[in-house]
Amino acid sequence: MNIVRYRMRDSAEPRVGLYDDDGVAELTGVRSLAELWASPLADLRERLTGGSLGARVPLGEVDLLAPVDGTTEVWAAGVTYETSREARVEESERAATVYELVYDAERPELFFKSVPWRVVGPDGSLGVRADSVVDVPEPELALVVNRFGEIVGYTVCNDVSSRSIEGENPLYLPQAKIYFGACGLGPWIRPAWEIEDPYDLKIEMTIDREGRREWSGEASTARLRRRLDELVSYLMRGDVHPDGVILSTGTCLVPPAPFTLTDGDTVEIGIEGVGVLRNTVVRGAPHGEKPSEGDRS
Ligand code: DO4
Ligand code: MG
Repeated sequence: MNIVRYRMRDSAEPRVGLYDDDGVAELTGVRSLAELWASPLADLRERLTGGSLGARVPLGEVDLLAPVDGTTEVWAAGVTYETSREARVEESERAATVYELVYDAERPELFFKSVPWRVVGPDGSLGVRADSVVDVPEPELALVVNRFGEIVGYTVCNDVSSRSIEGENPLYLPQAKIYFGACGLGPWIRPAWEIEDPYDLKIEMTIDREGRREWSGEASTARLRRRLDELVSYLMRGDVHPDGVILSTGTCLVPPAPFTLTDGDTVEIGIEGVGVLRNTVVRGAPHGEKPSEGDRS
């Protein structure tokens, strides 16, 4: 079962539905994903497996949108794989110890990543900052967590980051990671009850440039240093997420320097059993007017 947020090509209204190879069927009576994440896991499962569906529409008549809405925030964990720790120690000579310390610390690194309107959906354009010189995609398994702190689903996150800005000083992390186009999410949400072992999922990333493969790599969630419920418990501790929350669990792949993303690149991230998220890259933010979801989704 793939839970999608989508729009009919002839309408501006976002809808929630179920997607398969034959098309998309609307979940009748569900106005937003956020509404689903306000239910306990057991109720959600009943609602989705027994819920009433609208007529199936062919895939060619819909655009998939980023699977996040309402006031559901996107958060992310950092330095949860050795690969990420090593890449960050290397790029930030003067502050290398903060990454070594957090990798082993009891409290994980968690940071705010995005509000829903800034999130880029399937086939939308990711952004790299015009004032950054080294930028990378970060392929990550993202958890969908309901308001009660239960993991109810999984999706794919691209935690796009400026290595040059973060490498200069870790206190620049928000500038390196939070800007329009820095968060890709999708293409859909797989319910938690359909993923047998989230600690054994292959993660693959390819980056194509001008028709050539520029970089590719693969890893596995088996290398994750922390437990998923441990990350969620720190996120929920002392905080509230009434519309649930998306928690990206950290990167296991970092293209090594001097690699940097370039305008026009295509980034594809596949997570076994979860889905494939494909996006293109645009350098610089669209200034002047508030971009509409259609520009980025
Ligand atoms: O410590 C900075 C962020 C790390 C991160 O985003 C990751 O490990 O995925
Ligand atoms: Mg990351």
